Amino acid sequence: PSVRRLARELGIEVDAVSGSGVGGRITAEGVKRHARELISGAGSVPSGGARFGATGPALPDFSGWGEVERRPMSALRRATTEAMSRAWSTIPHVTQHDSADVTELEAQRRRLAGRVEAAGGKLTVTAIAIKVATAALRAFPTFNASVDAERREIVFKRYIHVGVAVDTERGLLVPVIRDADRKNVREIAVELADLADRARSKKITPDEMRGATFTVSNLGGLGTTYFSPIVNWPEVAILGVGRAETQARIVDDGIEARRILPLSVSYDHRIIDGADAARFLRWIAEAMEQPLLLALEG
Ligand code: CAO
Repeated sequence: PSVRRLARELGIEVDAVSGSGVGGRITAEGVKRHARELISGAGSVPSGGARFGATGPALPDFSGWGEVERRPMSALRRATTEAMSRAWSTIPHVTQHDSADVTELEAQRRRLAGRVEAAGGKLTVTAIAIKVATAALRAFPTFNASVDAERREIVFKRYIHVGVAVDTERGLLVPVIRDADRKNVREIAVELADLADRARSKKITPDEMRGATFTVSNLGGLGTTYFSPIVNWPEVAILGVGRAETQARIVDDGIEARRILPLSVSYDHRIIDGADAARFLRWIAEAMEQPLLLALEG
């Protein structure tokens, strides 16, 4: 019971802790170790990285204005506050927006959906956006890099691991699709379904949330349009995808109903210039507008 209580206080699911005691029993030390791993794993914070002060100025006494209630943050919420504060105060952020006419892509997505479902995945905008992003990252390697400010170097990674923002009951988790550039859309869709499922059922491991080189965040399922995602440090860019909507557009002097996908990219302005970000995002938009382009140039 005392170990269960400790787990509850730390916001840890006791079933997720591996039993390291006699006969595979879960110990207090095991719970604490799991909490530490979760904190260093969430938000792709590298293990062994220095903790980042996420406190701010002292709060006023709210009770002077009305009743308040205080609740402890869960381990995940604490990790998220640290990761966000670190990213926001380390990276000079800029966000740019663009949109893609995905009318053709949507028609193909519907036609081919069954093939992916048969393999256990769902052919969604997220899976396609991940694939397109990997091709864009190959064309624009700076977006797949990190900044070593101390040594004044840019670290280019020769691998492409894409983190995917997953909205769970506990909060935001970012599982990673490794070597996403070497996987086809179907493989990505199947892996994404599995990772998102396990993130939501608390079965994801900290290791599966580390090592991303770029992140995709699709809020489109929730109905939002353009937004300004925070770069997942030590990455240097993140793609935000909004909800595709049918809009009236002028095509060849006539008005047509077209499916328009809002796209946003936030980036680290220390190593990425605005013009490069505009080219990068346009590249992604064009690849989504003309799916064959990926096979042609991706
Ligand atoms: N435009 C239009 N429709 C979209 C869409 C988009 N951009 N993205 C998803 N949808 C639709 C899907 O087609 C699906 O519709 P149907 O049920 O009719 O098929 C529905 O919305 C739900 O999609 P989904 O969530 O099941 O699947 P997904 O692969 O698109 O997304 C995941 C997976 C894990 C990215 C998503 O569930 C999620 O958690 N998103 C939130 C991410 C988040 O919190 N980001 C903010 C982090 S801070 O930057």
